[in-house]
Amino acid sequence: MTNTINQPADSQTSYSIAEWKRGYDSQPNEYEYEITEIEGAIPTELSGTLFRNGPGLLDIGGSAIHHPFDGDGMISAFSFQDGKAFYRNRFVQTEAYLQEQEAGKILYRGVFGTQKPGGFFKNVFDLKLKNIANTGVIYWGGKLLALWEAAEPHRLDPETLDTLGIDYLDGVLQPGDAFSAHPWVDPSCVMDDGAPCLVNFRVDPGLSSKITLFEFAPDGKLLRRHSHSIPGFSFIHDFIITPQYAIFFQNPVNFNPLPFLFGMRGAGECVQFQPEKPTNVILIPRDSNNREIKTFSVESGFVFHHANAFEREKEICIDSIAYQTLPQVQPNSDYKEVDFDPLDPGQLWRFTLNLEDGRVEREMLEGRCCEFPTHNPNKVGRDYRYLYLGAAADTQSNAPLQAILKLDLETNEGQIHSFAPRGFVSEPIFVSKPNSEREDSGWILTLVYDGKEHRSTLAILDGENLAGDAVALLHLKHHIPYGLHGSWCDE
Ligand code: 3ON
Ligand code: FE
Repeated sequence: MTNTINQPADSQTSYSIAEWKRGYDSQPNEYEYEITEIEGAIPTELSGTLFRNGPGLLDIGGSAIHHPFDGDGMISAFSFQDGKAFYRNRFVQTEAYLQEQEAGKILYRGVFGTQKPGGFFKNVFDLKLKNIANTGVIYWGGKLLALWEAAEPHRLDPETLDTLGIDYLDGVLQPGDAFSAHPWVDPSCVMDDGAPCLVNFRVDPGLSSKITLFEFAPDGKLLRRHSHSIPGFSFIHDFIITPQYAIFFQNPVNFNPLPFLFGMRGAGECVQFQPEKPTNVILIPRDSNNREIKTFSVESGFVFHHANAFEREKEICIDSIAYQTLPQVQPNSDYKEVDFDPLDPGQLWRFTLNLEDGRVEREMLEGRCCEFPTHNPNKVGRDYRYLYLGAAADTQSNAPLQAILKLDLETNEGQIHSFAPRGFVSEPIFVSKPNSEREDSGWILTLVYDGKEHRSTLAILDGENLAGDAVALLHLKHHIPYGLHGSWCDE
């Protein structure tokens, strides 16, 4: 498989760190145009919109932010109709974004270490949170919502991407309530006669942590909400569901808030990984009438993202990306100067919980550095065969994601579509082909930063024949900084 992005560079290494870094240049501009520079052809049956979220600004008024997770959320929308594609991007007009753009300087501390200019006295005891709306985006119940796990969602107009304001989900949330950036759609909920529902959570961390689970009907109405208290501090970015359970990995971390309170570090930099401690896997029944939480203990490292989970007779299987260790974000470091080699890669593991004897077995399914797992949305919470991930171009090292990997979990075969050495991929999104039964019959959409051209390209790959030529490459006129999560909307 070749494409115009993966043409060999002059160097022998799989990528150039200088090219990789430029993918973190800010993109302050907002665009609207039909994409016309296309290789291949957009399938005419591909109809709907891909929404993506991620940090759009990596500096404010020329001052670099400390970590990409502190960057202001920018939404991109790719709308497909009749073989044509229209692109639009807008910043989420959060209160803090508007204030900082007006002031031309950093006014808020960030969770991941961004400090206000002016040193200690400007930062000490300033605990205001900047809701940056930069992590996820989902269309549900007639609303387009930009999500950030430590605060409320923002609602946007799905056509224009204008920000309509903070959204309390028709009174389900109170001012200040968090709402995770990782909702799942259960394609067929057993409690709702097989109707789909949206499941999400929020965590209120503390000496003990409260997890609140929410389930919403397709019209946006709240179906179920219940809260549970678990011992200890938790930093839980993602979760996973099965028909019966919502499953949380309570990573082995502790939290020392003092450097945060004293203005020395962001709250996220005070989370310390405790490699000697186990992870607690917490099963909360989705049915609010059943309050029996089950907890399992397993050695897992640190988990941000889950791929999927499913129930077997007496077992639950959970597939997740785990890191052996989680390096702490350091106050005086520059994320662009990262040395990838000594860091532990994310790897795909399967955890099998035995519901009868409480034991957990774990098995590595993929050792190659990978992140952002995705699959056919009809398989959420169900036994499944195909998984797609962003992955390093070669099998050995920790490295930026430059390829999309397809794993066949039945045969253990893999297929790879690489954009190395010049391309850097983002999260793949699976879009089912209409009227098809095969699990892998779909398109894989991924945004690729092209280091040669300093622009981004939306790649449409064939889910069945991933390693074959791309179905289409849609070249944008500019770059989009490396993003976080997106979703597909059929409308
Ligand atoms: O005490 C709590 C500690 C804490 C860390 C308080 C808290 C709730 C405010 C908090 C905040 C957490 C937040 C805001 C987390 C945000 C996470 C985020 C924006 C992104 C996470 C991304 C994870 C991964 C694995 C990204 C991978 C990226 C690549 C492979 C490169 O493109
Ligand atoms: Fe995430």
